[in-house]
Amino acid sequence: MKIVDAKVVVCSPGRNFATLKVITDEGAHGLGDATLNGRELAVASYLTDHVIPLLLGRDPSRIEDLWHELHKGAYWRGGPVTMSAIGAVDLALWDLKGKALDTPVHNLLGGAARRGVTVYGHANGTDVDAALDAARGYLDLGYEAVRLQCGVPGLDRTYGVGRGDLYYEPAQEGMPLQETWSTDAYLRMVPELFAAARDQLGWEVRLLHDVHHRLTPIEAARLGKSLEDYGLTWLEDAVPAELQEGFRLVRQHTTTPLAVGEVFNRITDCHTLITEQLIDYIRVTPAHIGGLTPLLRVAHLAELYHVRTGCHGPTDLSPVNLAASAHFGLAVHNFGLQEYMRHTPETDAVFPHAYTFADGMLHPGDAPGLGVDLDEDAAAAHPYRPAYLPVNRKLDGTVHSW
Ligand code: CS2
Ligand code: MG
Repeated sequence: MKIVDAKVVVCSPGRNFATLKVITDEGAHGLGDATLNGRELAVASYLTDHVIPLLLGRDPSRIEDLWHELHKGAYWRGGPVTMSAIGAVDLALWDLKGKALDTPVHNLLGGAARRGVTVYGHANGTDVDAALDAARGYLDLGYEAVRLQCGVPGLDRTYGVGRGDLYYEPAQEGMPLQETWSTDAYLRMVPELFAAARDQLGWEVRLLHDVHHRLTPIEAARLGKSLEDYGLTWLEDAVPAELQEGFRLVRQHTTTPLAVGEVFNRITDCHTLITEQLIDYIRVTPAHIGGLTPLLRVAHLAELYHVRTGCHGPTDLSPVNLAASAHFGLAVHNFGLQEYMRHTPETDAVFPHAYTFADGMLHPGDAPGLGVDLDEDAAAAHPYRPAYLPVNRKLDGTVHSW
């Protein structure tokens, strides 16, 4: 089998997605998610201008060899654009391998290690009551785990609080939205949110929270301590993780479990966090870590150090990435939890898929490969629209992590 063609399809069924389609001389095609929120065209160009020429004529079954050639052969290694492009190729090749062998990817990863892939949903609201109402909605849908995000008193907008019930999209068409931030107001609000959650939702539901890179280590330590009585499953991205050893300070002060990794694109971004057991869940996701090939390496390293997986699964990655995460989550031994923000019906129409949600779990299904397709006519009906993630500033105007 040989690769005879490949292309990137950029579309916007409610939000922008970039999808790599790889076509073989046997008429099969594999799909890879090349979406990088706010920078989709950069990945599309990296693939179209620099990677696809290298793929033509190659044997798609040689996944590991092609991965290392694209990674080391570029000389310039790592970074979200490069690794999203390599990730898209890797996912497309795993998809092709499953189709060639007429078997689902989870079967190529060792087969099912559990009944299904337990997921968590995103409950959010402008205040505590609204956030808890949204959480009840997820419990009614059968979710066992819910991430709680809430507006911060005094701030007109904040991360994680969407417009509407099920769907949340942070990127906006046109120039970046400007958001403001107060760490003090936030640190007062979060313990109130989780005290009310345990009081009103009880102790069966697994609760999570995403700090979204906004605290210093000592502020994160203070927040972790203030939440210990509420038994969170994880506190996510408590501190920007470029300084991996910064988590030593957080770890010294709190037993609240920590999750990090959705912005990582190489195993070197997290090897200290894992080998020093500074975190409990690693959040790297197939599309951005360079594909299933490196994701397996990270998971196997993490297993040695009692770190579980918690793949990022936002709606600003396509159903192709979500399907790959579900196949991986079904098979990997040290699975923790899978994020499952629901794509909109218009997105699902562009990406028909085999995975299903039932009993609080994703089920990847047994279609060959990843079990997702791309309806190119439907995609063409939703052309790309430039969109940016917000910019966040402290009350005094200083730029802060969004
Ligand atoms: C968030 C993401 O789902 C999460 O945990 O951190 O939704 C993140 O804000 C977006 O992926 C950014 O594009
Ligand atoms: Mg997050």
